[in-house]
Amino acid sequence: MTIIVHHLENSRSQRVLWMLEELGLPYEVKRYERNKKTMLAPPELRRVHPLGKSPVIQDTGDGDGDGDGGGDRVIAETGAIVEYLVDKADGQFGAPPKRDDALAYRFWLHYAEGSLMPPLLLKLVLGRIPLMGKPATRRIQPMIDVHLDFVEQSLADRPWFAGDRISAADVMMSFPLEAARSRAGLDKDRPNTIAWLEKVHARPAYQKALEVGGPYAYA
Ligand SMILES: N[C@@H](CCC(=O)N[C@@H](CS)C(=O)NCC(=O)O)C(=O)O
Repeated sequence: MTIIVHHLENSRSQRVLWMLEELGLPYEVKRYERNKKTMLAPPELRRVHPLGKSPVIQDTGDGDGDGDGGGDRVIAETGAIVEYLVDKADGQFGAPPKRDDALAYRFWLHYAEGSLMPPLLLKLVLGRIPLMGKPATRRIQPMIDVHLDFVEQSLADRPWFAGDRISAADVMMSFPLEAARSRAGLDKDRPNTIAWLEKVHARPAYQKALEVGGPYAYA
């Protein structure tokens, strides 16, 4: 009974390794390299899940005694995976008890992939198109700046995204903010966000996940 993380180098799935380290759940990593030209995931990942993306986890026999036979479960989509892991760890890193903090938790959990990642990805993809790509990215940057200012303000009055305690919302927000620092102008002019990132990177569980995951260009 273990969790297998299908982990693509330099990718969002680094968050899942970090989360598992924080929760102390046993897991194994199956590493995949990107295609050097296209940067896409290798076709083997499609054999694990039809979308062929990472992260994907396989829970080989859940042993939760719910009578479902404890068979393999394959779960894709980072947000769904971290919520699954929170459940599995009896609520650790889950929603805080106070109503407003719980709402913030839910908000950031969805915001990371639903709102913040799309313009960051657009900038990355456009930037790779010869000639027209670079000028097009200049139109995306103001959209990203609105998000980064919003994040910066939100971290002015709380140490973690959902209040006083670190949670899965922080885990979800780590990848987009790392990506923003590497390619979308997040720097010391947004000190709350940079301090938050440094706090994340200093955590022993985060460091352990880096050792386990292999190449990761964003930490
Ligand atoms: N919203 C999805 C996005 C998954 C995704 O696009 N993963 C990227 C890694 S950062 C990937 O697998 N890219 C390789 C490819 O598309 O072939 C999630 O958070 O799991």
